[in-house]
Amino acid sequence: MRFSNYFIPTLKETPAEAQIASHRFMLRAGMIDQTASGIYSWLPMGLRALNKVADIVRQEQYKIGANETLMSIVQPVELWQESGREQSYGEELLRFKDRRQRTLLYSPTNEEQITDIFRKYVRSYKDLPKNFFQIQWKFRDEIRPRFGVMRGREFLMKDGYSFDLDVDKAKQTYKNVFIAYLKTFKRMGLMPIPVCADSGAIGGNMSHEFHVLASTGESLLFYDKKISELDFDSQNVFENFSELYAASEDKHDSSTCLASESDLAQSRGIEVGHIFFFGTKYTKSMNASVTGAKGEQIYPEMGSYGIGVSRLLGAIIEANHDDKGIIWPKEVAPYQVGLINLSIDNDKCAALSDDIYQNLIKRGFEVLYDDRHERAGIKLADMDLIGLPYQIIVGKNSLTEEAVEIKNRRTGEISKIDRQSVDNYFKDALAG
Ligand code: 5CA
Repeated sequence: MRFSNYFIPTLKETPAEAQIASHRFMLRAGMIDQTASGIYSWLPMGLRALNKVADIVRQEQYKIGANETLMSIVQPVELWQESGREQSYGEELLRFKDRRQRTLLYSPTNEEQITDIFRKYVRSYKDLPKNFFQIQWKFRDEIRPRFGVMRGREFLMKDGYSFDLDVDKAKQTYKNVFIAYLKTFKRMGLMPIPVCADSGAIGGNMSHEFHVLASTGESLLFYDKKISELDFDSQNVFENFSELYAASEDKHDSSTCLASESDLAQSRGIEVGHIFFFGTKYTKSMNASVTGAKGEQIYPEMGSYGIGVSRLLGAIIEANHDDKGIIWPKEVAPYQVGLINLSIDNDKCAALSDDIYQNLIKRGFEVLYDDRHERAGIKLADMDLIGLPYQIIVGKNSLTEEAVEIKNRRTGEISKIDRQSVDNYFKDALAG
């Protein structure tokens, strides 16, 4: 993508309303635009990063055999009357009336809707287990939306729902999702800390929250430092995690804490995922049963599994930035490489930059090419703010030295690379 074609309204000034780094940088890097309190539009650069994050979430769901669906955003209120949540969910549930005076709601979560779909089509024990997910916008009329996409009113969630024949099978599904979540967050360059949690308005009897450590997080966590040494690929990762202590502030009790004093760490965290096992709460209240092998009626055991996809963008930036801007982990960077031509009026520099750009995109790299007629200082500052993992800097020196500078955004390290070797350099640097 050529910068001159791109819609990326970067800001020099820090917007007054942004209190935390991720919110500041998302606004300054032209990723999002605030429509109303807690409601944002995603501009091209933000949308690319959001899609990268969503793709990783999606791939890990496919790996555990979950069925991707896309449920309607609007639901009839009757579904929520059946489950009893119309009353209990409270003011966060946005209701409105259509022209026939029927009450509709904008989905804050979809347990009722998936249970309704399930009961319409699934009749026999032979059709179980089933695991569904979607990546869909939600609306919750949060009392205090804040920190940009971190606590929005409209936000993108991966919500998943599983149906199993008995409690043991349902707990195995829960475990599979738990492990998939660890892999998902790790692939984004994040170190997740799972903690036991209340299941709140969702209701149920087993629940974990997944937190990413960040000083601006809303929760205070107490956890065993050994968590960060666990092998995520081990067969027993769920059991290994379960043996180590982790609790949020409201649950922490120093008298029952299993971690030794020297192993106990304390840090703030951002909740990026939350999973629940709640048994037959919805299948019973909504009469979603299947017929068993002996003709008996079975109410499937359910779990639901959320990831805050749009919130993850905030969490990733909180964990990866410096005073100049964002430092994208390569797996979720909107582009992998930023190419800057510092001498736009020099024909040879322009030709060299064009050549590098064409060559890299031909080889499948994602490149943002700053070909604007702007001062060098502005271009360099904008590229640092946007925070792509690598920058190729072309200037007059590149012509005499036959080499370009490649800057690693995270380390600041600059290497001089022969023009012919640029694509090989990235093949290595961006591998894995
Ligand atoms: N039905 C379940 C799971 S499918 C559910 O709704 N769980 S939740 O309420 O915990 O939300 C799942 C995830 O969505 C949270 O872990 C959080 O990362 C994200 N989330 C929740 N509320 C917001 C919000 N207001 N803004 C941004 N992300 C949010």
